[in-house]
Amino acid sequence: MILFFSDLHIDPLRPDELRQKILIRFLNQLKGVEKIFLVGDVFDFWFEYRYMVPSGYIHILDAFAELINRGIEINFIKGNHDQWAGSSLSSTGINVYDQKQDFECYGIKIHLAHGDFLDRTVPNQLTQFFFKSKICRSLFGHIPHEIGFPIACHIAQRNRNFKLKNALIKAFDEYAREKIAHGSDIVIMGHLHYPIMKRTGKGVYVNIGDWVKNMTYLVLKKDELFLKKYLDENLSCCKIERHSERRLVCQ
Ligand SMILES: [Mn+2]
Repeated sequence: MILFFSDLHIDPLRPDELRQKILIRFLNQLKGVEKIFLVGDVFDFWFEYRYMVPSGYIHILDAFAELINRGIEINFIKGNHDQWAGSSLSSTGINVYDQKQDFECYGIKIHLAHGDFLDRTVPNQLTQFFFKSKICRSLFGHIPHEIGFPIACHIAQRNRNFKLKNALIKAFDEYAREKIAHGSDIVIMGHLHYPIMKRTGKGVYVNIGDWVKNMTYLVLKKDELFLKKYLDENLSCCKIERHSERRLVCQ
């Protein structure tokens, strides 16, 4: 069994927040899981300080370390909030990948992308420019962490409550359709904070939702894919039928 999460938005300034405690308890109690994919925005804001890790991330990093110790592989695709993740995060044993990646699980071709790069609005373009700039990254590193880190977290918290526009939902649909047309069976994305599972061409497009308002996650078994809500029934599921030509059927 493979689990997928996105947009956990762990807030290091509020490590006692109930939704975060619930997530950590949930991770600690997982059974029968082989791999976990984290599809971006796991951390509300991530910066790799040279000699420290923000104390508000200790509980979640500890939960991930425990899973890795139990032999569960954790793969992390960067989102817009944590695109500065790098060697210090990967030193915990988490496999860190850039924004788009292809994987194969149980013989199923899966394309994973957080999806923020499809957001062409001015605020997102400015954020992208800031995060891609090596100068900005280096300058941020020179701001004392007691000042820079909480300010960045407050900005990150404001940015995560963006208003979802239809144009962005459509851009995600089109991206998934194109990836499926080029051979992916399942396209799994995040960023929208809005759970979606739908048949697209010969495959399935899933948006995982988030662990802020929806508490949703995705489960892949050999023959089934479930979009689930924590402590609730399946939001939607699809059967993976293996005939001469693979068909994914949403129910
Ligand atoms: Mn995002």
